[in-house]
Amino acid sequence: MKTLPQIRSDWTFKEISLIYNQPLLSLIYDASKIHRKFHDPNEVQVCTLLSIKTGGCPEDCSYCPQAARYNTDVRIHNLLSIEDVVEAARHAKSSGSTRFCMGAAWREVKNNKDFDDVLEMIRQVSSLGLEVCGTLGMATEEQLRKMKNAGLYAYNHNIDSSEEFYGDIISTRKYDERIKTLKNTQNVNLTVCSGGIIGMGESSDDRIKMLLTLAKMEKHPESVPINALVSVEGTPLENQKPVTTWEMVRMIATARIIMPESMIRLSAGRTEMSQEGQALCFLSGANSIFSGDKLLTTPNPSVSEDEKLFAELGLFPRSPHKHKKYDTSTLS
Ligand code: SAM
Ligand code: DTB
Ligand code: SF4
Repeated sequence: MKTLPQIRSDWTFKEISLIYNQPLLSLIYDASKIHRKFHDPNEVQVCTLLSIKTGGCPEDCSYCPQAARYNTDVRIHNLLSIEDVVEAARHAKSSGSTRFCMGAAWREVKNNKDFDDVLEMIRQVSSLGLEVCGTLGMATEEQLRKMKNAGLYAYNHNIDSSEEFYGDIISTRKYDERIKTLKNTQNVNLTVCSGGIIGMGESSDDRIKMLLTLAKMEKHPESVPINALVSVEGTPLENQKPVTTWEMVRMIATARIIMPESMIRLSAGRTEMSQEGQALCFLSGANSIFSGDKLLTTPNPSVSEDEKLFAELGLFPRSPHKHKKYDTSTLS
C-alpha cells in the first residue's frame, strides 16, 4: 500500500526557503510528484467569480481598483439583485464551472438587508449544485454560521502577503483581523480559501513568509489562490513591474509541496501569461482557474481560449461537488 507524505503544520521559514529557492526544474519536479500523489494531475477545477457589489469600498488596499479613495475606471454598483446573481450562476454552471464565488467590495459583512439578500443568493446558488464561495470582507462567527446554514461551502479571505509587508499595502485593517476571520471560518466548519498576491513590491522572503503563515495553520486552507497583481491605473500600484511566469511557478510549486491536499488556484494574472506558462503552473500543482472574461473587475482569458488550452493539454474540468480525495491506488 502506498503511503502519502504527511500533512505538516510545523514548517519553518528555513525549510520553505530551501524549497522555494532551489533550482526551478527540481522544484517543479518535486511539486509535480506531490501533486500526483494527492490529486488527479489532469483535472482542473473551473470556478467563476461574480462581483455582487462593486467599488466604493472604504478600505485602502493599494492593489485594489474598488477602493473608493483611488481614481479608477471601476463603475460603482450596489448589491445586484438575487435574480441576476442566480442567472449568472446558472450561466457559470452551463459553461463548466463547479464553484461560484461571490465578491463584495465591503470592509466587513453587516447585519442588514444586503446580508439577508446574500443569504438568499447563497441558498439559491447552492441549490443549483455549485460549490458556493463568498468573499465579503471580515465576518463574525455568527454571520459565517448563517452563511453556512444557507449553503455556503467556502469563505475567501486572503492574507495577501507577509505580515511585515502587509502594512505597506493596507493600513485600514490589520493582519490579525484577517487571521481572526479565517479562524471564525474554521470555527463554524466552513472551508477556508486564503492566499495572496505577488508582484506588489514584496521580496521573495515576504512570499515565503506568506506561504509559511498558511502552511502553519493547524488545518491548512482547503483552497489557496495565488494571484499575480493586476496593476490597475489609478491605484498606488499602477506602475508595478509585472511578475514573471517563473515567479508564479515558484510560488505555486512551493504552495503545492507544503500544502499537498489543498486546491492551489492559479488566480489573477492569467491574461499576461502564455499558454505554455500556464501549463507549467498546472505541472507544478495548480489545479484550479477562474473562468470567464472578467475576474471581479479586471479582464481574464475567455472561455473559448481556456477550452483550447484544456484540449491542447488534455485537461478536463472537475465534476461538480467532488470533495473526495483522489484515489491514488490508480497511479503508478
Ligand atoms: N472586499 C473583500 C476583501 O478584501 O476580502 C473581498 C473582495 S477582494 C477584491 C478579494 C481579493 O482579491 C483580495 O484580497 C486580493 O487578494 C484580490 N485582489 C484584489 N485586487 C487585486 C488585483 N488588482 N490583483 C490581484 N488580486 C487582487
Ligand atoms: C482571489 O484570491 N482572487 C480572486 C478571488 N480570490 C476573489 C479575485 C481577483 C481579483 C482581481 C482584481 C479584480 O478583478 O478586481
Ligand atoms: Fe475593499 Fe476588498 Fe478591494 Fe480591499 S480588496 S479595497 S477590502 S474590495
